[in-house]
Amino acid sequence: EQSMLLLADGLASGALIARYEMLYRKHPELTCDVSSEAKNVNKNRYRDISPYDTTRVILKNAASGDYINANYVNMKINGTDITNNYIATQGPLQSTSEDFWQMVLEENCNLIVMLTTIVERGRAKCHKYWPNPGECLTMENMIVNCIREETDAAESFVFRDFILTDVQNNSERQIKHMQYVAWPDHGVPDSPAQFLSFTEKVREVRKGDPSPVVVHCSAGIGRTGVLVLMETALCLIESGEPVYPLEIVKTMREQRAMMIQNASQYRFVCESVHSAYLQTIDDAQEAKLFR
Ligand code: PTR
Ligand code: PTR
Repeated sequence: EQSMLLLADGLASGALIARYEMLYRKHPELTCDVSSEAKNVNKNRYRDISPYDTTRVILKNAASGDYINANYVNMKINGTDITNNYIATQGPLQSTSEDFWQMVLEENCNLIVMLTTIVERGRAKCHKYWPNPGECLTMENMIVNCIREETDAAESFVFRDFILTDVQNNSERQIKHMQYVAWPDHGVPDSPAQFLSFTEKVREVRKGDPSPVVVHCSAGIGRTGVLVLMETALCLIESGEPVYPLEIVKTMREQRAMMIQNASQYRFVCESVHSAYLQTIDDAQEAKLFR
């Protein structure tokens, strides 16, 4: 496969990383004005991470205004009629947790993917915006109940089920929560195989669901970008379409600035894509052998 040869060569020669380093981190013509309005600045976890105005998620019925540090990121899969929709967002602050749930409610989200822990190396990375198993979190417009919490054997993933109740019209919906807890800060996941398996689980859970999957880490750019690129690449591989990771990064950065934070994350995800591709070849060969 042509694109995979390019990928392997590009990784070996360093060309792939060099081209990544040349990309704009933020689209030069897109503004982020709403995020710096006086009433909104405190809703941002990091001063240097802001959502573009064009793709920001606009809250409809939040008491605190229409702003949240979140962008729609829609990834169309070439050669298919699949579009994977995401909302990429920062790890909620205590003061923006209710806005976060309001967004989940209004955007009809059924899945939240979390790629950070609450505290890393003594620093707060995300507010614990959900209740413990068997408990509930009551807000102005919503109630969240946690009805399940399970950790996998390797203690890398935590899966939770929530019931989100819309208090106004007394309707409820189940929300799945998938947390990856083995991603060290400033770094990359422990192993490509484990991260691939997490991404595949995300794909299984979201399959056929047109509503956006909420993805967040701490800033909502680095680890979030890695996951979006990985899932997009898996879909392309599955459809027999070429994968050009740099193009995918560009497409993401047109919708949320700075997606994929550094070259080591980019290298990691390219290596994972390559091993996912080799895996499909092995599977195909195996299928032939055992036919
Ligand atoms: N500018 C940051 C610093 O030096 O602190 C770099 C940084 C990189 C910070 C990654 C945080 C990062 O992600 P995480 O949330 O995984 O720590
Ligand atoms: N100003 C922060 C920093 O560079 O440390 C912003 C930041 C924090 C950027 C975390 C990226 C971060 O990583 P992630 O998006 O994976 O949470």
